[in-house]
Amino acid sequence: MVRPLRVAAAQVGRIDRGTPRAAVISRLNALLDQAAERGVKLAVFPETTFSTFFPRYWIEDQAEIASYFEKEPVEGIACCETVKAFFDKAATLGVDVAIGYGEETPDGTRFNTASYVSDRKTVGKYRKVHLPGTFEPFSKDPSVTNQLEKYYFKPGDYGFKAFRAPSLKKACGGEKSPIVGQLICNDRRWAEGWRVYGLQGVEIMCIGYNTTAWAPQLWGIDPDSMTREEAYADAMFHHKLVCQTNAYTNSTFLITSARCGKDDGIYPLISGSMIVDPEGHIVAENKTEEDELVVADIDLDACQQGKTKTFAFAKHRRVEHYGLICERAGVVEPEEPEEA
Ligand code: CDT
Repeated sequence: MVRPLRVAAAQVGRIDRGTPRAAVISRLNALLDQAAERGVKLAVFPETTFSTFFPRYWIEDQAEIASYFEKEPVEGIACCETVKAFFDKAATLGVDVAIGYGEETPDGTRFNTASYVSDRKTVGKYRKVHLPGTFEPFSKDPSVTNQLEKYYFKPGDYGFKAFRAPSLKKACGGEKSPIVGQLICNDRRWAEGWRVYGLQGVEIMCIGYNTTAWAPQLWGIDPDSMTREEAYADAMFHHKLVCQTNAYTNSTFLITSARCGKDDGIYPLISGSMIVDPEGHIVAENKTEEDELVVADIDLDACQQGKTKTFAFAKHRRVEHYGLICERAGVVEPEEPEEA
């Protein structure tokens, strides 16, 4: 291996609406311990890791909503005392972490955020751009899974900024620090963000997610058209399809980590935590639906195959034809020709 690195997807299983933050942190700390014991240098955790996936609920109690957000100093890391213990432990163990959480800024704006933190310092921060779902609940009936991210969060305002992780430079041969990018859940379905990272030479993409395994109202399908097992398999298929495709077309490793299990015993989330190589192959994946560390030894030099040949962007891209991508959000179909 030319630029070796041991990395992990830290999958997190069932978390209920009432699960105390301290109980979650102690599980995350156990995953950090395992990571350190196994010599992992970077562990990627899921989206909104510190709580259940609260955007599935229509919540009227403002105090409960506020409890799902970390209030941060402008340049700092998530800082409630319970959560701080997690970052302290990661620093003590020498493990870099990329982790998702609800962020509330000093002016009260709320984002769905992921931070790459090394030795208690934020090295890179990303705010989710593609917020799925609706502003209004599908239903206020708690048996229905809502997707209210548009209601609880503002769309991310940082764009897709790749960054170097100098803390990993020594571990991967000492020549160059890895180039890292972050996306969150639904973002992984959109080629646009991936390509912006690809154009910055990304070598490691970190993506946490909460993907519901049963939400026909969200997907627009007839609930009687498939069983729950078929729906789970379909959600997993699409997850792997976009992850493997976009890692391949941008010649990057991907570490992707699920919040999974059946929250509250009612709401199923898919697993599918994995590490994908720059040729699109899965090199390690989860075996359970619970807390689990998925570990792989990767060689960052493997990104060069795609970056210098099939996807050598500077040689092959034809930007003169891509204008519509930035000019237009929605579809405008060509006009029907008049019949002769
Ligand atoms: N959390 C999140 O972003 N979930 C979305 C649901 C979209 S359903 C097509 C996801 O992409 O998994």
